[in-house]
Amino acid sequence: MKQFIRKIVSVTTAAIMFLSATALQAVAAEAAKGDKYDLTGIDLSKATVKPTVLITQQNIRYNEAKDNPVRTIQIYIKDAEGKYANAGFSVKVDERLELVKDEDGEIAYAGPALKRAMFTAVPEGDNGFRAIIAGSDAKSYDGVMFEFKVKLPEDFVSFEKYPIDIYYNKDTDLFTNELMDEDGKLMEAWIFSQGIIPGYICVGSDPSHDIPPKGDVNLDRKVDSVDASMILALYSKVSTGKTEPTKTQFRYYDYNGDGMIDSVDASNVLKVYAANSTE
Ligand SMILES: [Ca+2]
Ligand SMILES: [Ca+2]
Repeated sequence: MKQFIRKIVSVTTAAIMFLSATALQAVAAEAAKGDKYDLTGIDLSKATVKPTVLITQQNIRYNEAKDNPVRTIQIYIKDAEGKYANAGFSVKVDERLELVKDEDGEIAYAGPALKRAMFTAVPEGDNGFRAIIAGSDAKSYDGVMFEFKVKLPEDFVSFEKYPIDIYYNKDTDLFTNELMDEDGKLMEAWIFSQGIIPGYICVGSDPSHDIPPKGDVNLDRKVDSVDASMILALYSKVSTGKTEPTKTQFRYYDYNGDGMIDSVDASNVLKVYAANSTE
C-alpha cells in the first residue's frame, strides 16, 4: 500500500512538473554550490548588471530516455549582453551521469553566446569540468554559452532528479568584465550569490508499470474482492436504470468483454483473486 501511495504521489508530482516545465524556468535563482561568495563590503543593490545563468532542466519520457540516453545540457546566460568577458567556474553533474566527450575528445563546446570568445573546458574529477571563458565585453552575448553531453545510467530511476550544478571556488573563480572593475565585481557577486538556476534531468515513469492488471477496477494494481463488489455495485445501478456505463467503465468493469457489466464479470474477478491468493 505504501508503495502505491508513493507511486501516486510521484505520478502527480511528475504531472505537475511536466505541466510547469516552462514555469520552472521562472523559479527564483539561487547561489552557486560550493564556496559561499563573500559579500563583505559589497552592496548588491548597486549592481547594474544582474545576470542569470541557467542550466537545462530536462523532463523526459521513459521511452525517450531508453532510446536516447545521451542528453545535451546547455548553460545559458541572460541579462548580461555586452557586459561580461572573463569567467571561470566549475560544472558538476550527478555522479550517476557520465560526461560524454565529442569526436574531438572535448567535454564541452561553445555556443552562440561565446562565438567571439575563447572557451575551454578542463576535466575536473569524473563528473565535472572547469569552464574557462576569455573574451571582450563588446563581443559577449546572451544565450547558450556552452553545451555538453551526459549519459544516463542504464538503470536510471523514474522520477529521480539527476542534478547538474555550477560550483564556485573562492580561490580561483570569477565572472567579470574586461576591466575587472567595480561593475564587474558586482556582477560576479550577483551571479555566484544569487544568479544561478540549477539544472537536472528527470525521467518519467515506465509506461509498462502503469497498465493496471485485468480486473483491477479501482486501479490500485490489485485484483481483489473490492473490485468484484464495485462491479456488482455498478451492475445493480445499471440494471435498475440509474446509470449508463461509460466507455472507460466498460474497459475496466467488463472483464469478459461481452459488452455487459454483470455478475459474471464480478465472479471472474473473484476467481482471479482466489487464484492469486493461493499462489
Ligand atoms: Ca483493485
Ligand atoms: Ca461482461
